Amino acid sequence: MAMTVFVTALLSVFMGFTVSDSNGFKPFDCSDVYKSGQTVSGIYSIYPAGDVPVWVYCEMVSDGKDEDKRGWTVIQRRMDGTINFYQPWNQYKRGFGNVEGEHWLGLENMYQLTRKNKYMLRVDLEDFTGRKGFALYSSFSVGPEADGYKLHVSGFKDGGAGDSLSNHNGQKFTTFDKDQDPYEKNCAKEFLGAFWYTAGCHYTNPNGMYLWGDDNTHHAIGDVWYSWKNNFSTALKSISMKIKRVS
Ligand SMILES: [Ca+2]
Repeated sequence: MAMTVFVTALLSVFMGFTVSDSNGFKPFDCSDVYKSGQTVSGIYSIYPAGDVPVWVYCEMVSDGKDEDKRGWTVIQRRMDGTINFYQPWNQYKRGFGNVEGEHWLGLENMYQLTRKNKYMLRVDLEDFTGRKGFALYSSFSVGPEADGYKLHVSGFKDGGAGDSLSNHNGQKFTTFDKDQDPYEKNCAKEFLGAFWYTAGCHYTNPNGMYLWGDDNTHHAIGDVWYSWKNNFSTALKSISMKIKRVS
């Protein structure tokens, strides 16, 4: 197991691309990586906060025809259940997982990315029958840690999955060891995830348990998106959240 982790870590470094050159060009996000001429999706280093590189997955293709829609910075991804997302505050703050697979970019990185420029958010969803949907939000940002890494999201456009995120707008981030949600108990503990939970906890739980499809053994603990399936028991095969700078 330790060897697997080691090899995976080596691979992610080996497979990554560093765009910064001798002129000192340091891409701020995947929009910059794309504009620098990189058109292949993959792992790149970006510099959202000074000289410290952050390895991210850049998605360079989209189903849109507009080339300007390329260059998405992936901030969250579930796809195969290999990573445990029931993690404490410090992990959600710093980020965890494998950038080439399941991972969370980290709240501090999200804050640094979105504090100065305007970003849109796209959430891609796939169920276990292969059906796909998405949701677009024209505005997305995460506030500073001092304010609980509050979520700011608005401007929903439907991609067939409906809107399960707008209701989370304005909420602070909660993990099992840091309750910042307005619910009487800790929503992360109740629904085995970590998120910008609401007074009623959630309409979507993208960092919840990976459940391999329909499972209502425990109510709403899976990585569900309520408005797509009209239930809290259809856990999804894949969920990914990605942001792109709006010029
Ligand atoms: Ca609470």
